[in-house]
Amino acid sequence: MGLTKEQHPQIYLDFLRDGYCVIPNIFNKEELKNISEEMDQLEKTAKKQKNTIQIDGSLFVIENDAIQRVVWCSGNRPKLQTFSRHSVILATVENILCSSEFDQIICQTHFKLPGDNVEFEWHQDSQHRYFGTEYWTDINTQGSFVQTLIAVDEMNLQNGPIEFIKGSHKLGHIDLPNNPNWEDQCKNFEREKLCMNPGDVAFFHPYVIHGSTSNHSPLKRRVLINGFAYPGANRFEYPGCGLGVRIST
Ligand SMILES: O=C(O)CCC(=O)C(=O)O
Repeated sequence: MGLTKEQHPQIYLDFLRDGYCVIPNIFNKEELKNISEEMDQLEKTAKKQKNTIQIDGSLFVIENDAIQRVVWCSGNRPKLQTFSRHSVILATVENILCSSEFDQIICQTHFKLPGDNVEFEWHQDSQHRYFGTEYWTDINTQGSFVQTLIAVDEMNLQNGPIEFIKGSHKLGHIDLPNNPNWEDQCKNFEREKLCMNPGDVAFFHPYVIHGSTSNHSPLKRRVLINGFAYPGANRFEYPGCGLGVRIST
């Protein structure tokens, strides 16, 4: 059961109104333990590296002595692929994209370890998907992409939670890095720092503006992020998955 108007009317409305929503408790304790163990292995491998390196199709991005992210982490830890395609996640993506076929182009971990100073600037995911270039076509006219984020650890106000500008997806793709007026365009929107429990999953619209500051707590703040594109939307070749892996629900 995923995000449908009938089964989760309020959550579906949150997504349409705010540009993001959370479905609580998708993963149980046993599944979270498994994901956490896989991420421990990734962290161990990452800590042996001095610079960014590709291993088994996973790109370990190491900068400023910190693990910034592991792109297509299921290359090195294939078990993570199963979790990224949990039936509730896929059913929700199907409803958001209005398609029973889509391409998984992102399977990525963020660690945000205590004191590592990893942060994510304000951005729209559309920017990272190369909207407005030859690499992307908005086929379903709704952005053609959905990002999903599994909270592996608790995400709270101390450990660098994601902050959203609520409703900013309604502005469309506004090319933040080249748009000096974007904050002005957003001045009437509220902001929310998203707190999540382990096992909750967030879904983001590609135009919703969000970012996060670094982790100021003594505990890890790890997430597993998976992104799905409408068939034919993406032409960028990502490490590990190339043009994406086709999923049919
Ligand atoms: O992990 C974070 O804090 C940032 C995640 C994010 O910005 C994204 O997935 O687009």
